[in-house]
Amino acid sequence: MAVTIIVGAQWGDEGKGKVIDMLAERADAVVRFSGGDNAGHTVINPQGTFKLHLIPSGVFYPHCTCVIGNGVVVNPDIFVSERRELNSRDVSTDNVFISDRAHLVMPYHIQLDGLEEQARGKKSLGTTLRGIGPAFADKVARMGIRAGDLLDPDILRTRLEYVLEYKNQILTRLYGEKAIDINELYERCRGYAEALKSNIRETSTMLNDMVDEGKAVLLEGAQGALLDTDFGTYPYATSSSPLSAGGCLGAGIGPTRINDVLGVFKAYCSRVGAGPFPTELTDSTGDRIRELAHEYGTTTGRPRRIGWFDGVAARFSTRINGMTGMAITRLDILDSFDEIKVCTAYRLDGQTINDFPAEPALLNKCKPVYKTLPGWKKSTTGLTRLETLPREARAFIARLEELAGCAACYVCIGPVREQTIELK
Ligand code: 2SA
Ligand code: MG
Repeated sequence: MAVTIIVGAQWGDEGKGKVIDMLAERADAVVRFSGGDNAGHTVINPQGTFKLHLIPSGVFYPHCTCVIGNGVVVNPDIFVSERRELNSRDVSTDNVFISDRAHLVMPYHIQLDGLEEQARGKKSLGTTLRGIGPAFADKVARMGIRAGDLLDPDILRTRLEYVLEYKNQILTRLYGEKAIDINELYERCRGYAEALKSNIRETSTMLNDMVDEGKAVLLEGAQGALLDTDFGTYPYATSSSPLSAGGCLGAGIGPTRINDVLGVFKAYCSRVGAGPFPTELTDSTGDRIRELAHEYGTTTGRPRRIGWFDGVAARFSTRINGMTGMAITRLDILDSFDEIKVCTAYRLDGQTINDFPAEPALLNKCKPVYKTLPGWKKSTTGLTRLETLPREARAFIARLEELAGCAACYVCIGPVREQTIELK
């Protein structure tokens, strides 16, 4: 396995949590590298069902070192409550580390996420309201507070004074809100320091040492390629890079040290929040998939928008991630369908196109060209080998591989670890 990056290949919620939980058994470290607690990774294992937002999905294996990398923005309150919840269910978090370079989501980031969404009115992006965008904006504007800043009271105080001078102008002048009291925030951050000090450390050296020693490291992506700030459906995107390249940057491991990039695709598509979605199903078929698969946001509970598998988007995603393999999840959700559609191209202004347009207005105009495949109309949930899958299901998988331009390594036919067929 060496160093493997696992990325969401669509708009998030592809089932990365399950795939990572499965692969973490053989990993020495699992590293979150992007996003923040906007992510919702569901892991179902013998200890129960867990919804993780910040802590890497490898936490259930005592042998696994878990790292929240420098590319993640960390809300200390969420981290503490997630750690408490895991500990109360007998899951140890002794091996969980936070990069000292990771930026913190501060209370004013959450406040600003709400105010900005409100200000956008009808054009709101449908963010998770977790303060993620404002925290990454501050990071790039060199106005962030980093986990490492918590460890030195003087540095912390100086940073907070510098940042609040500006933030308070925005809050009071632009939004007519109350100014933040520096002493109150400082005390709150001192509390964070106390709670997090044993977890915060330099992590890229630790990870590179592990790679030098030949240890297996998994980089756990959050959200999905089509939400990437550069290559996603901007501005309907998230504020960090869910791509494999984001993995190198967000963990501090160079690209020449990466051995594999596994893209996780759902057998259909889903999206939560606003933005273009060419294969969206706004009819009863979409409702049927949503209910069968319980497609509701793990973090916000919002109903997810549903659509057929989009081959144009899939090929785009495979290429920008440099995928070496794909995992196809939730095949079982399609078990009862008479017919299943896959999008093979788009029609745009009278032309057939195979490339994913950058401009959301164009993407909104794209009409999917569908190939209709026969359903298999049999339960696949108990199957363990590719050969035992119905012929139609195998043909469906082969079609997805062909469209994405990538070989399938895993097919998931249910939520638990064992419900996975390993292909190669
Ligand atoms: P944000 O909060 O600034 O990152 O929102 C910007 C866009 O990114 C989308 N986004 C997501 N899409 C799918 N799943 C995500 N995680 C949660 C989950 C979401 C939830 O696992 O279900 O609970 O609603 C996630 N996080 C961010 C978001 O919808 C915006 O379109
Ligand atoms: Mg999710």
